[in-house]
Amino acid sequence: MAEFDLTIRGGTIATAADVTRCDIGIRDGRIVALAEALPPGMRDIDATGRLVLPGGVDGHCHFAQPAGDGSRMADDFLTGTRSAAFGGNTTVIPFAAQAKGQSLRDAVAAYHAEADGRAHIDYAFHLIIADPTPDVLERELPELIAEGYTSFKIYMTYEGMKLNDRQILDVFTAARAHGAMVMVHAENSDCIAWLTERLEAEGKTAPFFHGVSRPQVVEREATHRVISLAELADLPILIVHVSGREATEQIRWAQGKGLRLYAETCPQYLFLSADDLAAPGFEGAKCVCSPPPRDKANQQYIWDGLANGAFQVFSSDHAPFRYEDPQGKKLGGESAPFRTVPNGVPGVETRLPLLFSGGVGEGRIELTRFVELTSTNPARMYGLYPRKGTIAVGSDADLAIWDTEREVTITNDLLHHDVDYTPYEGQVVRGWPITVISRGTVVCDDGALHVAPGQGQFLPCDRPDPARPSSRRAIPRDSGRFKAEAV
Ligand code: DUC
Ligand code: ZN
Ligand code: ZN
Repeated sequence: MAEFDLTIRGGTIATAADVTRCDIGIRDGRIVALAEALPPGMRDIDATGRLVLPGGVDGHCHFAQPAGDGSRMADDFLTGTRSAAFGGNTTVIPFAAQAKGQSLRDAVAAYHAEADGRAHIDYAFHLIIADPTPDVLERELPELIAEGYTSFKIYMTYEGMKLNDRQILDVFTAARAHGAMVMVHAENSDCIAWLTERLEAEGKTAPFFHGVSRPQVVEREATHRVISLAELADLPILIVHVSGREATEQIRWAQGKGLRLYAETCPQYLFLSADDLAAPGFEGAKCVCSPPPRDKANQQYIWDGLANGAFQVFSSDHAPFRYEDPQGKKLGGESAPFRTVPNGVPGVETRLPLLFSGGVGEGRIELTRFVELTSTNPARMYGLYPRKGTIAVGSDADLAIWDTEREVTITNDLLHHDVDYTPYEGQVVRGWPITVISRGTVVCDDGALHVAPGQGQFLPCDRPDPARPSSRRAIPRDSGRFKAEAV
C-alpha cells in the first residue's frame, strides 16, 4: 500500500516565501510530505520542468448574484467554478448579497441553495450588507460571523446597496466587535448621479461616457472618506477594485500613517483602458465596470502598486454579463444609455495568466509576489490560511501546475465561463495552468474537466488575523475630548 494517494514529483514549487525544487506527497486531500525525493504514490504526476503553485484564491468574484433590475449573471456556481478551475484557481469567494428589507440569514440560505452540489472547486461566501438594521448588526451578523461568514462588502454607491457614512460607521463598529473583514466599494454616489445627469442632458450616453461619469476624483474622495471612517472606528478595512493613481495615493497616505489599510486591484485596471470603452458602436459596453478602466499612465501606477506593496490582493471582480443578451449588457436595448448597462467584466479564468505573463514574465513582479497577491494574501485576508493559499504540510492539496512556456492567445472560445465575450480577446500571454488539483483530486488537466459538479465544498472561514484592530483609536474620553490612545 503506497504511503501517498498522489505524489507530484520533479516540479519547482513556489509559495509566497520560497521557490524550491521538491516532491509533494498527498494523502486524504492534504499535503503530508514535502521532500527532495518521495516514494511513488498510488498515482504520480510528473511535474518536471513545470511550476507548481498553490491554487489561486479568487477573493472577489460574482456568480448568480441577483440584482433586482432585470439583469442576470451568465455564470452560476457550476460555470463560474469551472471557469475558475481552468484558470488555475482552487478557491473562490463570491457574495451572498442582502437586498434591502431582506434578512441576512435568508440571503445566505438562498445562496447556499444556489451553490449546493454545483461547484467544481471550494468556495466561501462574503456577505453584502445593504440594510444594516439593528437586528442585522446586533443579532444576525454576530451569529453569521461565528458560523464562518467572516467578511463582507459594503457599497458607497449603487442605488439599493449604498450606505451613508453613519451606516458605514455602524457596520465598522459591528465588524470590529466581532472580528470580521470589511471590503469597501469606494465611489461617491452623488457625484456619479450629478455627472450622469449632466452627460445625459448633453446627449452623451455612449458606453465611453460611463468612464466620464466616474472620474478619479469620485473614487479618490470616497476612498479618503472611508479611510477616515475606518480610522475613527479603528478598523482595518480592505478597499476593493482600486483603479488608478488617485485612489492609490490615498491608500499609500493611510498606510504611511500606520493605519491597517489593505487594498485590492484587478486585471481590468492593468489591461483595459478608457480606449476600450470607446470601441465602435455599443462594443464599449463589454468593458463597462466600476470603477472604470483609466489610461495607460494609471495602468503603470497600478503595476507599481502591485510591485511595491500598496496592494495586498489581486482579484478578478468577475461580474459576468453576456453582451448579446437583453438581460446582459443590452438590458436597456441596443445602444442604450450607459446608465442601463450592467456593471462588470468577466475574468475569473484569465486573472492568473494575465498577471503571470504581464507581471512575472515581463519582470515587473517576483514569482513569490505573484503567489502572495493571488493566493496567500486572499486566503489570509478572508480567514482561510493556512488551509488554503500555500504549499505546506497540513494544508489542503490545492495546486496548480503551470507550463510557463505555453503561449496562449486568449479568445472567448478557449474559456469555460458562460459569457459570450472576453474583454481580453486577442491578448497573447505566456504561461498557463495546465493541471489543477483540489484537495488531491485532479479537477482539470490539459483542457479536460475531470470532476462532477459538487466536488467543491463550502468553506467556513476563521476570523481573519489582518482584521484585528490596532487599538490606536481616536475615541471620546473624559469630557468628550478626542485623542489617539490605546484602549
Ligand atoms: N463593479 C462592482 O462594484 N461590482 C461588480 C462589477 C463592477 O463593475
Ligand atoms: Zn464593487
Ligand atoms: Zn465586485
